[in-house]
Amino acid sequence: MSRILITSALPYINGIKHLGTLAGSMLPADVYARFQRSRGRETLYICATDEHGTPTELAAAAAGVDPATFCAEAHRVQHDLGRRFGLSWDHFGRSSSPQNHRLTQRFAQQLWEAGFIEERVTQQVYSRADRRFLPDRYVIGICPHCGYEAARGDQCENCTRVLDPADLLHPRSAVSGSTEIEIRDSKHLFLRQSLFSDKLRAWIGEKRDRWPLLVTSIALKWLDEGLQDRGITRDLEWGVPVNAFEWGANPDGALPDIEGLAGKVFYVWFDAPIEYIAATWEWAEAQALEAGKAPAPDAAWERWWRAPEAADVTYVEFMGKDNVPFHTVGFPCTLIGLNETRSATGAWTPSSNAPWKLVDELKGFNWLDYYGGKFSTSQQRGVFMDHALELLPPDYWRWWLTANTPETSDATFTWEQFQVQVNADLADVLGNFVNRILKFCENRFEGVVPSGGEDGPLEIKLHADVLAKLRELTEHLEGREFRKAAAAVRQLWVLGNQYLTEAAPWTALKTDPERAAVGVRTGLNLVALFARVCEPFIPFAAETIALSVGEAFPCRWPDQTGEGLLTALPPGRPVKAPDVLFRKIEDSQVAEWRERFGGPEGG
Ligand code: B3M
Ligand code: ZN
Repeated sequence: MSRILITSALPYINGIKHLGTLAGSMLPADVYARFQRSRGRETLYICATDEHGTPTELAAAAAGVDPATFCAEAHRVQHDLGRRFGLSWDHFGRSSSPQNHRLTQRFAQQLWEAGFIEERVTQQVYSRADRRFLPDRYVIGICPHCGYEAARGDQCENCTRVLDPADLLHPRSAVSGSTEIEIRDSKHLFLRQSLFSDKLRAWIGEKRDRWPLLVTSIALKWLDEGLQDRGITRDLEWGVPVNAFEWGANPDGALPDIEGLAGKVFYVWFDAPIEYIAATWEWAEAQALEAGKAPAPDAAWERWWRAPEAADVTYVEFMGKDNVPFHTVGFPCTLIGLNETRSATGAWTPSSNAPWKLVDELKGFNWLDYYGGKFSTSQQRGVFMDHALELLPPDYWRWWLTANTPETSDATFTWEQFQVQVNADLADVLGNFVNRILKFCENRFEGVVPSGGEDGPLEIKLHADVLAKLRELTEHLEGREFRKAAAAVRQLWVLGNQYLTEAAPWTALKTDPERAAVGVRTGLNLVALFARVCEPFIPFAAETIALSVGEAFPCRWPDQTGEGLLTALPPGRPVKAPDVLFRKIEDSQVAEWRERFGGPEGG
């Protein structure tokens, strides 16, 4: 059976994430990880804070602390919020970790020695007012492609084009707002991505039928536009230093100009994906420490990432659409460059090192909007993870965000739709079902799973309907179709309610106690089934539901053969109705929240 390696795009350290970020990478990755674990697969879900680059320096400066202090605290906050949302990371690492420093430098060194990195003198934006270079987000200006007014020097938020600060029209400093800007020479390392064009096209071509259209079309658009070599170093202080170790010579026998590169760091988008691997190393280290066997041998983390041990690993990445280019082009170039060498004639041959694993399945998401406009970290528009948890338990958010995953198109959050759907699905359908059958069992069957009676046509039909729906659900989750999966879960709950209404054990009790016993027993088994199938989506409620019928938690995913599907609970087992599972969201709450967070008129 294959092992499953899961990563979700690493949240930037520069602030608490809004629900859009949660919905478009971390949460679906978590649903998928929980599902795979409950199927009994060895699963590793890795995430981390993305800590380098200009956003961090800017945020730390705004907070009046140095970047290291800022990151340590911001990491703690994000880790804590993720855990409270039930994100079941096996490890939540930090891209500033010693492991990532080591790997990033080692990879760069190897790429240099293979001839995939070269030095170039580049023209960088320099601010006289700030007396420093202004890489990436330190420069703001007009996008040369779409005319967006507030484009940042690294990427246009509006058209998602990747930019160079020098491309921006009417540039100004993000530090001081100064337009006293000049262009100065600065030496940098470039990853020669253009050499990889055909190789990447062939690789993405192979994935065409497997990856969402959104993903392959973004990737191919990038290749069609002509792959540019990419500067992988920056004139910044905070990051992985470029010159901290011994470089070997490249195929031309050249050594890098260490002096010319002194004081520079690697570009955040070079080291951030490497942190997926480094965080796995951090995880292995933490495991070893816990077992009193530190340090961890390389094999402990390399078995997830390198051939031949990783041959049975399926690697699945989750991310928002703006991150797709870096994962279909940037990071694969790094890995292919480590795995293979290229001759002067363009022929590729495997390198002598054990190859690193490239992504197998890549799930990209559209945006979640807030009333049709952008969630915005800078403008604090929309709902952020910390505020969300102040208002309601995590399952409310998890459910709605998964049921409305921005998969085939952008999705919109409104308080009104959130209220309607959460009340209908969670309170009226699931909560009501669990409560109704368990209360009835307590009142009329002494709170134990009843014995006696035989399944009739109703139960036989229910079994067939439930099994068909369960198989559909399993297929959707395997295929990472989250909206469809949530819809299938909801339909299972509806089937349960329909059954109870038809079986009506409360009526049968008067005339046919055995029939009533069958109805209650089947209803209780449905409760157990619901706990299992909703665990990936709403794990907190799932635990309460599982415990109410004496089932173990975390749950096992139901068997696809239908064996024991509705007969798992042994007659005689005590059960107990839980407290109200889901309180309905009131109109008054919606009014208050819309006021607090901004509604349709919020701009
Ligand atoms: N931190 C961008 C983002 O949060 C970036 C992802 C890195 S994944 C290696 O959208
Ligand atoms: Zn643009």
